[in-house]
Amino acid sequence: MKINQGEKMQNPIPRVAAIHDLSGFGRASLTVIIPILSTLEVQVCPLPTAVLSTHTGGFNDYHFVDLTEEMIPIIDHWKSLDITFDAIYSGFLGSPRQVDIVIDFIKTFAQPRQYVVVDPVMGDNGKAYQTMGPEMIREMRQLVGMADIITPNFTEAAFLLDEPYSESMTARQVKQWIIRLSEMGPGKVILTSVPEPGRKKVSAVVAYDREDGRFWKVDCTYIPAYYPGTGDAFASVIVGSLLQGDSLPIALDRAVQFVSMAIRSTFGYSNPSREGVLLEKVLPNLRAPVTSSSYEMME
Ligand code: PXL
Repeated sequence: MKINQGEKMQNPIPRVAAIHDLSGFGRASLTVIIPILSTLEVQVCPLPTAVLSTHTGGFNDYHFVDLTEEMIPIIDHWKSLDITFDAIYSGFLGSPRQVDIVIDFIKTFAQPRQYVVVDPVMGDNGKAYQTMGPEMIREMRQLVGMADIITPNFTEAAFLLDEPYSESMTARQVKQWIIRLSEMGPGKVILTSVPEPGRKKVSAVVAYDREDGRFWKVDCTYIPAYYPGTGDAFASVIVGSLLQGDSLPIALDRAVQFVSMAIRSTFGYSNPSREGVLLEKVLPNLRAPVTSSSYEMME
């Protein structure tokens, strides 16, 4: 069937280009993203940015293969096939130079009613990941400028805004950070791991939609363990949920509930935290209807 220009065929299953690394061991990036999105009935087309033996959180002598040079021929083949994507979702990049490649990708595959989601993966808990330097932070600001939705954690937000990481910010200051992030380009900003001053056992996820100026917040009970890959799980549920037609606060709720459940299910075992959450145990929960919601509007 010939399609007129500007008129795209709807994919029967929403299709996502997932621009992330493949870490063989440790449950992060594509090994988390693919099962989550598949369970949410979304087709994932991985465009790998790097191949690693493990992720870099808690492992040291990992083998790292930078795929910068391989991305362009892969993209060229996709172009020749006239593939369309309902979402473009990027995360961990293998080199700062990949930012230009991803920006070109977004321009090439742009289409109406498409989500461009950038998870500016750079660090956590106030520190940059081992492979991330100042050049990546500078370049990532460019990529954020192309996104409709970004999902930084609090550390990545500080990097993007060139602000010191501080765990004692007021709600007003958090909102100001989010508005500044939105002014960099994205209409929707979802900020995770937001510290709640005076509430030691709670962090929050805060989302903002520039279109209506509303802020949404979901509290997350703190568990004294850190599992790599939970940011990837969170952003993947957001992508899948929005592609299913959920509103921003419902997507937020589903992502927080899923990641909280994954962490709780894992914490009961004494598995090494660097191996990530026991995703395989909780994946079927993604198919369950949303029964309770805990989001609130932030005044
Ligand atoms: O989950 C983020 C992530 C993705 N990819 C790699 C990582 C990390 C976090 O440590 O090391 C390779």
